[in-house]
Amino acid sequence: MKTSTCFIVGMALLTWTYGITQAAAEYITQDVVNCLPNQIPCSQPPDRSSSGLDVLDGLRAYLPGGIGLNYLADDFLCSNSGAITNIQIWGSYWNDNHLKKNPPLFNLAIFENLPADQDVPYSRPGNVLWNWYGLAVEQPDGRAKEHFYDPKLNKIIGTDHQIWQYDFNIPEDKSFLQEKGKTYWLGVSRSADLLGDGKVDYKDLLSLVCDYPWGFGWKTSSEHFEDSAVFTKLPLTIPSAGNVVPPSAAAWSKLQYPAFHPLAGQDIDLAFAICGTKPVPEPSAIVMLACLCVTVALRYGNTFNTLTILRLREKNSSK
Ligand SMILES: [Ca+2]
Ligand SMILES: [Ca+2]
Repeated sequence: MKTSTCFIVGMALLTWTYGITQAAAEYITQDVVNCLPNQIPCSQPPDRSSSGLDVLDGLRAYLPGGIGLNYLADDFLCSNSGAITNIQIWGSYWNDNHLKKNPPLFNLAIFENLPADQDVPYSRPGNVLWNWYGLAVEQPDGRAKEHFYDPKLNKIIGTDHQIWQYDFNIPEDKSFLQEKGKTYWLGVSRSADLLGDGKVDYKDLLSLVCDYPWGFGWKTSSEHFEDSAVFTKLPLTIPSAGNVVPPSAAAWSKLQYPAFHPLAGQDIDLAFAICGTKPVPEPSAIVMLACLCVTVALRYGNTFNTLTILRLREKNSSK
């Protein structure tokens, strides 16, 4: 009786306390995300309006100018601690030129936050804390008439219509453990291994040039958090395995909407969702106190009843 009563009261308070924790964690407006029921999402959904841009992220052949490799990142803060086991991003392809023969291979990374200082007046990624390289689950996610932006040239270079959503499912033993209250940066770059055969070589470059124009763009979000997203240009090594990680001292440039865009000069934020495992709720002080109160009440209540019965028996026997 004592145990079951304490359990019921404790569970009620635990559920109430946990409900508050969960609500507080979902501080960013949610779009459709594929988090599991036991995961807490935080997200910056894609801007599906005509103001949405797709920012070149990965390889592009420049004619003339050779080949460039972009790496983009945006900052985030999820208000729960735990393993990040699912990351989602949204993107489109330059002029919708997405070929089935190109498997969706991506580089992902999470960086520490480097605050603005006297040399660089905006925050940007610092040291690399975690990186991952692998295939995404790809699925179409609606259509929108949007533009494709190349930050290297700082101009809009084309259009696109098809929105793609990419899910990255990360095994828990290889996931990043985020800490509540810390700002991080999520970095993403489409792999240069366009053909997905495990190495970046001349065949990929041939595909890039022959399938020209080819380029992946990370979609912008109308949600804003802290500073603007940033990009850096990385050297392309051939042959290589395809996984690249920006160096800690990489030079990151702010991403802002380009000239002639309705949002020209404003900061760009990018579209993503992060599903973190729910923290295991710890018994709060109030739950412990409630359990203690119930236990004490039952114990003293039983003691009182026992004493009363004994006194009544003594009274009756003396008569
Ligand atoms: Ca290849
Ligand atoms: Ca941001």
